Amino acid sequence: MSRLIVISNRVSTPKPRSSGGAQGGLAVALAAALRESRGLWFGWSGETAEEFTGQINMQRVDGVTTATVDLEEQDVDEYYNGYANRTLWPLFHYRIDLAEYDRSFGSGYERVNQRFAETVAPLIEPDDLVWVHDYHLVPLGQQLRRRGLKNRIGFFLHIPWPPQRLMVSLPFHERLVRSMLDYDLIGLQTEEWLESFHHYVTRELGGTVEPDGTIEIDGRRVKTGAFPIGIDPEEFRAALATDEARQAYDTLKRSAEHRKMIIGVDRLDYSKGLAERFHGYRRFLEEHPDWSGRVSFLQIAPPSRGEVHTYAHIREDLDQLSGRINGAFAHVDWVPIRYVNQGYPRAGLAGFYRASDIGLVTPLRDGMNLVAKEYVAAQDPDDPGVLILSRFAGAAHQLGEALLVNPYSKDELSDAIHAALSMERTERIRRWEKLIEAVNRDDVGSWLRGFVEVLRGERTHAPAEPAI
Ligand code: ADQ
Repeated sequence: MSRLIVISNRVSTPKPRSSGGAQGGLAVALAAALRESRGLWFGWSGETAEEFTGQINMQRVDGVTTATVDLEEQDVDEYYNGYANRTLWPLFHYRIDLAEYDRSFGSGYERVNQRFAETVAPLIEPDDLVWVHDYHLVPLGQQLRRRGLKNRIGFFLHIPWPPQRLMVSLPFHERLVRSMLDYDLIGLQTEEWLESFHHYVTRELGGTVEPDGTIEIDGRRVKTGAFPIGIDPEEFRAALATDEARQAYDTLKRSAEHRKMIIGVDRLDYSKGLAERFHGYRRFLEEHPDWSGRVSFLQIAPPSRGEVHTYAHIREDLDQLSGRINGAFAHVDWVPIRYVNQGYPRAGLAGFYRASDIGLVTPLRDGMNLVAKEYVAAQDPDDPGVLILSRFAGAAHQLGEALLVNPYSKDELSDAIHAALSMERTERIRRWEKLIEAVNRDDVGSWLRGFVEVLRGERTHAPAEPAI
């Protein structure tokens, strides 16, 4: 079996299983594949050094080898905080109003991709399968080819692919996309993003797309496919059985005092639609005063990307919005919104999900969204909660039995909250059974195997996405 080499911006260092370290399904699944193939995981250490030396820090934890490098501060500013998070992230989430195009970002991005390539290339052996992840490293495959690598190299994008009309707003967009043609396989989360990618390639680059998704362009052939990522439902259910989850469950239930609970769990990011969600909840409180004092909304949103100024603004906006809603609707013994800016261990989250009657997952745009799947996995089969899900999350392609909403519409959000709170148990069970079936089917293992099998050439194309 060939070794798997995973390359991503950051490496999720495996926590020794003996320490009971809780990790996301993605990190666990990748670690398992790496362990099995005796591969390695390469990326940025998260640390900065005065000068880039390319010195690799190798570690082996629980049978998984990780290799990390430090970057210079300028690299982090231009590549990570700059091109990746201020240019590509907003653009790929359809927010060209927020995308910043600074020449130094582009050159920093290329430089770090070159540095990654020159550092990791000597670690790669001829039979290795190389799997590059996400928008930080789009041109890495090309950089590796320039260093003579003949291996099979695949790329998976965790975020959406924007429509061609938006993509062309990126200076040198053609150069970025052409750099992807050095991959053997390009994976997107859903058919929708894949179609946008195909559209760009045909319209802007003059390529053709075969029925199995293979792109042909200038005599080169690149396979493409939709590979919806999932969670590890078993691992999530196991987390639910821990003391930590039970405590979290009890704490939330006690604090809810027979009220219905609504939960939102997101990184603090404009793509997650938090302000719109708060407005929708406000509309619900205005339209349904009979629910006053009988429902409580807990939004957990740990800050992310604090170095990028747009993110600091969101935080201020949400502080104000939640304050205003509580100011307008609270009683002495009830606050309508509890807004918490911190992260929680996975087991704690699992307990919170289980204790909540509604999971409110309403991103404005999201490659997939794993919180929606985690919420479903955490429910009690005999008395499940209701998932309210944005139509614009990749997850809506698999979770069509959720209450699907337009996250920009306060009215739709308000109506969906009302419908969910009033939904009969039999209807909740009927919907949940369909949802859990999809969560179990498209789990992280099938995502990983699906991608690797196509990359290895054992299968010619991604399995068809089931219609909703
Ligand atoms: P993210 O944008 O980070 O991921 P998501 O898929 O929802 O979004 O994953 C977030 C993960 O972080 C979940 O596992 C969740 O439990 C955890 N998390 C969120 N808030 C937390 C909190 N307060 N405390 C602890 N944990 C928290 C990107 C893309 C997504 C895509 C994933 C995977 O933007 O669309 O689904 O990658 O491909």
